[in-house]
Amino acid sequence: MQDRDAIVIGAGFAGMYMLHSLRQLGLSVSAIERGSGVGGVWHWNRYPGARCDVESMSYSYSFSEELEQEWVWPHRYAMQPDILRYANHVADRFELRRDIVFNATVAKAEYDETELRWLVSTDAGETFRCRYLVMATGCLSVPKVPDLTGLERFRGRVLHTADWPAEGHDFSGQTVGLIGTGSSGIQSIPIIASQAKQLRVFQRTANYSIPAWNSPLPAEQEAELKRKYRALRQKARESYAGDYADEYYTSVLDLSPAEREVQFEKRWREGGFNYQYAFADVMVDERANDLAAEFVRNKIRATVKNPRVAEILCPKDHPFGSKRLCVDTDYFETYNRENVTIVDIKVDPIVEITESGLCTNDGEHRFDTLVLATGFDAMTGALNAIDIRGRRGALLKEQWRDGPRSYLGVAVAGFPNMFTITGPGSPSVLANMILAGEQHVEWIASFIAHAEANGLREIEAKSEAQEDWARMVTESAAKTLYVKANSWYLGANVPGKARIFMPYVDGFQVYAHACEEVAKSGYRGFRMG
Ligand code: NA7
Repeated sequence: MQDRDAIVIGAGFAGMYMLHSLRQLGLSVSAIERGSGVGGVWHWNRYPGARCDVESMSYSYSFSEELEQEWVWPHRYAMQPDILRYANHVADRFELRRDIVFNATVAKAEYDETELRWLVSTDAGETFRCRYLVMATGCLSVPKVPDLTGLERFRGRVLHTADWPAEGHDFSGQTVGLIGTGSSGIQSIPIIASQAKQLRVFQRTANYSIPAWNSPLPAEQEAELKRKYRALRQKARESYAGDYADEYYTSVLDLSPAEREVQFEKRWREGGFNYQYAFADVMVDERANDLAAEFVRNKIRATVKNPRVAEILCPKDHPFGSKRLCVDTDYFETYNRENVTIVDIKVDPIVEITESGLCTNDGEHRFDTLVLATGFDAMTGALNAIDIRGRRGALLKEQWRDGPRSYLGVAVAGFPNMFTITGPGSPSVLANMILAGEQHVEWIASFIAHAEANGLREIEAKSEAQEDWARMVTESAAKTLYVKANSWYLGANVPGKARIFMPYVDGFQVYAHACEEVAKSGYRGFRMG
């Protein structure tokens, strides 16, 4: 049994910064990481075309001015290898590795109410005892393998985008089947199509995607951004999405039809999330949303030469942005290639996987390799995968059976001295995840410093505060169009998972302010002793 002041589970971007921050407080800390290296989601998601949807100058740590000035991002939107290189650079620069246990999966974390300690054990039998437990387990870290009849029979290779082999995969000369057209599918399809002999995409839901317009980041632009970095970071902290792009200029419905087209086109040209967050009413008013959606559909129709294929690719069954918006490079253009075909499996469903491909109602499709771009058990998957037991042995997974409940998305009643970074009930996946992680890390570190300075031995969310928070999160989401899709935000992609909107929807800046107020009030809503 190894004793520490704190254990951090996970060494992705949030876990690394948490480890660093707790060490700065003078605590003894270890981070326990399942992977063989740092980087979390960027360690595992090595599929071809994997790239961040938030601009790199924004999707990077802001806590160290030296770090942000010295690091050079080669592209506007960083590719996965560059992000992983950055994560490794941070681990080296702040000498984090000496306190990270790699290749270790936490199986159990149990609170000892007599000793006021968490007992943490890995599946290899290593055990730790600590006063503070921080879950930096990520929102998108448990890949979801679909329940497809016969999957085990397939004789070719099956690859999941979220668990891609480190050595890569050569698609040359291969016929490939790919299931899933969320961000991972949409990013990887153009690259796989350019390598493979034949690619057949099996689409269940057509998705909205905006071009990234990715390009090398010119040195002058980088220098200019770096000169203004403090102001940009501040702007990001005061924004809805935790990004420094301009938001909420206009209400779509206040614009004339001609002006609307100009604005949509401008935002389309800027690319990515600029299109979603530029308009105040897109996510709350169906008429505004329909207009934004139709503009995207018309872009798809203008891009894809075969009108039948274009209609398959046009999303029509959910509001724009209600499923995570995708950001692409040549996605729709890829369907103009001769070696790419699409099957609409809502019309022609998959019946079973066979030894050499799969059967839909209409017939057999044969391929050498099957790519599953089928997403994650999001937000709660990694927490529920651990046997986490709080007071009186209560199991977190059990407590969350009807959906996760937390206070501020950071603490759970009945689980003292435990914190969840970007947990359900916080902005998390609706914000720039690095900034969302930083804000949580800083808030948690301050709270722990407060506990240490005041000799507090237990800090725990009160259940009344938790209930009020959970109700507010659900009610806020219900006022938006986010709840009108079968998305992973709602757990709808995992059969049997409780349907509850998990992220905090009122905006990063509003949320961060609420957290500050709680701290200033002497941690209202927490029981401390
Ligand atoms: P997503 O966004 O959850 O996408 C998964 C895709 O896989 C989506 O198109 C699903 O269709 C499809 N899917 C899932 N299960 C099945 C089955 N059983 N049959 C057919 N199709 C299926 O995951 P991603 O990895 O692309 O992206 C996750 C996040 O990573 C992304 O939002 C960014 O934040 C980065 P559905 O829409 O459920 O009908």
